[in-house]
Amino acid sequence: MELYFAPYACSMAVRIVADAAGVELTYREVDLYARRFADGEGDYPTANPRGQVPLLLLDDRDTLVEVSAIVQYLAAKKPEGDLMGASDRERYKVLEGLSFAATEVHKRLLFVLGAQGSPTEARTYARQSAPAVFAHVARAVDGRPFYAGESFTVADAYFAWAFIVARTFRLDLTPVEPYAERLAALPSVARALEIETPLAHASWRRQRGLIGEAPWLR
Ligand SMILES: N[C@@H](CCC(=O)N[C@@H](CS)C(=O)NCC(=O)O)C(=O)O
Repeated sequence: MELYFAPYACSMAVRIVADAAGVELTYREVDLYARRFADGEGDYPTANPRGQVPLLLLDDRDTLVEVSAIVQYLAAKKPEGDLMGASDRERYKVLEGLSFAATEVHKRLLFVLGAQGSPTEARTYARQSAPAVFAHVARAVDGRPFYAGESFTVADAYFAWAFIVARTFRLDLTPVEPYAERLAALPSVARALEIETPLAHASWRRQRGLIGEAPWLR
């Protein structure tokens, strides 16, 4: 299976889950701003008309998109593990976490702050909303080690990525410490950062003319 990804994009959550599940993927990088594969071999919207990452190309050439669906697909490859939670109740907590991460944290905050051309008013509103959104996450975690319970799940992978990007936008993560620190210390998260940080710098240099002001300064 091959993952179409961009460094520091939400596809990082998929990388973290693949690592935690022990699923081997090959990775193909996308230049999201240039809308082409980073290897220069093709126009990205031809591969994914949504123009977004992640996209998982399955071995039979079928495709799967949406972080929440892809991480659950990969978690199912490790049925003896508990990446979807250790009980029925936890599984629903995991779904709750994925949904909150995808909508309230990713789209309401991070996407607005990172999107090229998002209006200043929208960014201001996202920044103002951030403390309350992170306080909701903290309340949901409720002092447990991970979002759904005692063990790491796919919901934690989505939050791990979200907190990494939130820090690049200098959002205040106080309400979710020490959850964010616990996630950052996981080997699967540390490995994802180690791989993607140099790729992000190279990607930025390649697309600089298209990006304009760095997203993390907006
Ligand atoms: N609903 C999608 C959102 C994916 C998404 O927003 N990806 C961003 C990177 S984090 C992207 O590809 N942005 C480029 C664009 O929207 O054109 C999912 O959950 O996978």
